[in-house]
Amino acid sequence: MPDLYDPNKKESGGPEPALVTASTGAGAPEPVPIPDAVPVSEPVPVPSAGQVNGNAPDRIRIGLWGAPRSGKTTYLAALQIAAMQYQRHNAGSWSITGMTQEANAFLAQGTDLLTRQRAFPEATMGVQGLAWALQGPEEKGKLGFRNRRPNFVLEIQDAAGEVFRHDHPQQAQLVGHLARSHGVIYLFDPVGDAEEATESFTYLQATLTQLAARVRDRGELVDGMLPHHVSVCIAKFDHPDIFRPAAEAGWVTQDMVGSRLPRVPREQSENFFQWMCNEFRGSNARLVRDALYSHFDPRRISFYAASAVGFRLNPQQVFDYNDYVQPVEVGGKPHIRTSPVPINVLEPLIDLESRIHRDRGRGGWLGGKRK
Ligand SMILES: Nc1nc2c(ncn2[C@@H]2O[C@H](COP(=O)(O)OP(=O)(O)O)[C@@H](O)[C@H]2O)c(=O)[nH]1
Ligand SMILES: [Mg+2]
Repeated sequence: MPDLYDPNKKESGGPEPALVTASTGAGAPEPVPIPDAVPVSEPVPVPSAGQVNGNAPDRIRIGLWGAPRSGKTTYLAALQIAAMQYQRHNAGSWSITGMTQEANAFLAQGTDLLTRQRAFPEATMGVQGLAWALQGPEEKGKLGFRNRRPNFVLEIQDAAGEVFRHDHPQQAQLVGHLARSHGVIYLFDPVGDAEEATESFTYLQATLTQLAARVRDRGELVDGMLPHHVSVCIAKFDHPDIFRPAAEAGWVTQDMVGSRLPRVPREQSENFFQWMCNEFRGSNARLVRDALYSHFDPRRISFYAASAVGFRLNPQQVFDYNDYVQPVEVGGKPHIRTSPVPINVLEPLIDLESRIHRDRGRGGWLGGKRK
């Protein structure tokens, strides 16, 4: 399987600078500039090319990863909704636009599906590669650094979970994309039943082994670890099988204003994941945890309790512990009851970008050969 097109790779055979060679009679020919190559007037830029500070947006590749039915496609379908709602709780707003018509159509269809049709996406077939441009609000520069406006292109591969299995024909393509990715979003689905959970680990293990081999062959392991930044999303946090035990065990706090949304505080997310592995979901979740910690640098992993569709809210748009379950069965299919308020859908992405950006600034491994 050939490697995917890498937009950052320098192509050979590109246009040469405006130089011609002339023979000086003896020795090697000296390059001399074309006499009239000096521009007569200043070049005129495209009036609204949409560039920030004259720099093209960073091309950041993020891999999306998770067992079959862990919620990958729903997560992507909720991205536009999450971006639109970002300004509710934060200063400024994020905009997302597709780099292709297909990517734009995916966002529009995803938003329509979740908010108007109130249904979940159909199962993904094979591997679908999509790219979007994301632009965020200006961030104040810290400690003498300039202000910056996050502006990056996100390339995601949304693959059917089966593709992550070692014998799947498209696995090489997917592992290739993960190997070239700077960051990974891993959706951990605690709801899957015991049998699926076993599979979930099998998929993870098979992909990690191949990924580590691929990255090692490129000479890019760092202290024997994969160099990626990872956001682990504990998916379907709204599901009563996760939310109720989490609330009862005291992991959940609740805003007392606005929609009074419950959440796991950021600084507790890793402990929450550990608790789920140790106390709640049993040995398989522990295997997933060990596999993640042994392949990636633990300092590069962060955790989020996430939900693509959020909680059902009452008519006043307020959370009610007596009636919060969002999907209900209608005609044999899950139906979303109230317009989704995604939880930790955009945040894991924004954080990944900011961590990768920071690494590049430091001239770390991302600042070097993998840029
Ligand atoms: N409760 C809840 N269920 C979800 C959520 N996201 C996905 N699901 C369920 O999980 C199923 C599989 O999701 P999908 O996005 O197709 O998973 P994929 O195979 O990883 O792409 C959906 O049909 C929903 O039933 C969520 O945020 N909350
Ligand atoms: Mg899918």
